[in-house]
Amino acid sequence: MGKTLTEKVIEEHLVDGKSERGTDISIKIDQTLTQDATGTMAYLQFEAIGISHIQTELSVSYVDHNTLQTDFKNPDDHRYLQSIAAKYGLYFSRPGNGICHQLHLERFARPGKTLLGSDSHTPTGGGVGMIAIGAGGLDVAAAMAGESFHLKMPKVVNVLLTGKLPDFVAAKDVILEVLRRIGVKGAVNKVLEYTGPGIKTLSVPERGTITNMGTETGATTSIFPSDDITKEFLVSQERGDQWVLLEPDEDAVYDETIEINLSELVPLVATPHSPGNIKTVKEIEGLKVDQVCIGSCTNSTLRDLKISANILKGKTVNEHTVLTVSPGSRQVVDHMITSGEMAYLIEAGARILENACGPCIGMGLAPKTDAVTLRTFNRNFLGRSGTKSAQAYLVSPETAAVSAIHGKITDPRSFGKFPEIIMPEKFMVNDNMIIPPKAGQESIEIVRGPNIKPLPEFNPLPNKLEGELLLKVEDDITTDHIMPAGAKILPLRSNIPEISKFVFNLVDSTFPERSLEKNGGFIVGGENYGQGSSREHAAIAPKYLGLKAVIVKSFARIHLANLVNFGIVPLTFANTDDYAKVEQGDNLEIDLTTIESGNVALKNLSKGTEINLTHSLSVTEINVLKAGGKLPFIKQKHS
Ligand code: MIC
Ligand code: SF4
Repeated sequence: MGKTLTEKVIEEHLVDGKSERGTDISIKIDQTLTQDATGTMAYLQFEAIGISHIQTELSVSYVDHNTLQTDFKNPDDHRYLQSIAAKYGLYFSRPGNGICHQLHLERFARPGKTLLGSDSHTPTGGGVGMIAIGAGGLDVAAAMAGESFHLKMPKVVNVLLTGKLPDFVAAKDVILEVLRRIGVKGAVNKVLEYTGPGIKTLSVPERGTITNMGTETGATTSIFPSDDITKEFLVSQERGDQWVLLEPDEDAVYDETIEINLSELVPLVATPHSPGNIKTVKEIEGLKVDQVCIGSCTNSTLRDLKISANILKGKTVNEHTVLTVSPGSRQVVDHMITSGEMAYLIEAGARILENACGPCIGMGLAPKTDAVTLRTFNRNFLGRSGTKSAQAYLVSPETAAVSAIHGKITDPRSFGKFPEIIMPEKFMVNDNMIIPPKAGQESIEIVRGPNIKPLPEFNPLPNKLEGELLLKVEDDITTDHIMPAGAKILPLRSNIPEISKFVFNLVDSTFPERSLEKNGGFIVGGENYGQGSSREHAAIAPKYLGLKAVIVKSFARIHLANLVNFGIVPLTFANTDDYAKVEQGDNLEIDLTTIESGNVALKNLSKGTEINLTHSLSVTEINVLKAGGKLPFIKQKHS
């Protein structure tokens, strides 16, 4: 029986288990990446594990999220990260160099390798045929310490592409179409593997856009084969020697197939407040836009900026609209300046921002009250832009640029002639903002600013959990709901006591106080609880407030793992109708003595009822929970 590409790469890296769908496996991790917003915590955890040097082939620490330095906190974190990189043997990408996923694709991603990143959009690397997975910082710290990464062997979905994208229809529309078909939880515990003749029409940066935003389907990762297009890309990045041919077998067996004819696609848009609310641009054409933002790890490549610039050439951004452009990397900026195309953006009135995440994570450029903001980004969750009343729509650079000119959402196909863009055969490679690891730096002193607080310590799990149901929420709660980001909160990522004051801020700002007052308790949620970001702060901070267990209809993959890592028990209703049988304020009791059997009983003391709960935890995960989390669990192993 033939193999999928996913199986081939995973089997090459298997440490435990067999590549049988749905079973627990662990894989060797070749590369890791972190960014500064998750990185400080990840490295504090790495330090706590007590290893003197990273054990991976290559690990990179990027600074791209917290580059808005409104006080000492972010620059303190940057210095900490730089000293950690030097001491433990990592590459350090300095602030200003660009967005982690864009940079990793350009400079480090390698076909056939595994990459674990403390950011949910790590699957961008799948654009060159690697298995690139997003995870919590602690899992990445463990991988740097040489631990294998545990996951469920995913199902493999064949996304079969035929045809060729018409003018003004972009790679972004491909992933929006996938989201239209399967929604934001359609690929949980699955890999989206792209095949078919259509892939030959997509360049690596376009493939990267698709694998990047595959995250929004809940997928473990997304992957394209490594073919002659991949080779061309690596050669253009002066990395041709790293290319290998990697394809699925012709008779590979997939669990499902999604067929997309690229020639039939039209410009699409994700409407508020979910990347899964897809409409055609035509359907909402004419809606006035106050802000247009081009950039983010989904759409900040040279191709994306070139097309935007050439659409805006000789035009002016509508007087009622603000246009921002945040390029993905210095390489992109260098090219845009040398080719003269940056001038088209500036002359049209674009506000050029730093090569960083910026407005994507609410780090500056918040839109005005009730604004319609049109973004080439990957997430439009409520409040993420920094303005709670704003309505965020996600589109391609083509749709964004044309709409910026008209000041209203416009189908880009009405623009006229499709501008011809010329991509360089060789990119301008300049790694002088990436500090490589050097020998003999082990004795370097780690620089810790006052914003970096020690890791909180948590106790082993008792057999019985008791407390109040502190919060009952609906389906699709994101980690942005649980632990919001933005310019005010993001700088507190290295300070758990402080950041915990903002847990569930947009949902119920009384949560932190109530939780501390009641000595912790429980949360009940609906389907796909914890979708979105990999931020482990959405687990650590509630844990710090005393959260004992989360009981839901279903979980998103990374958040589930993060809950386990910090000793919060993730449970699901055996019968989802029982969700209705608990109310906020009820007193609950959970007996964990039977957890190994897969079932536990929940007593609702307020209502005098009993409910069956279940879980999907492996034996190792149960042991991690019992130890009080992954850090004490690993420390036991290394002591
Ligand atoms: C995001 O896009 O939500 C982030 C910010 O990049 C997060 C990571 C974080 O919260 O630091 C992610 O996607 O994992
Ligand atoms: Fe940065 Fe936005 Fe990408 Fe997250 S989604 S890594 S915040 S650009």
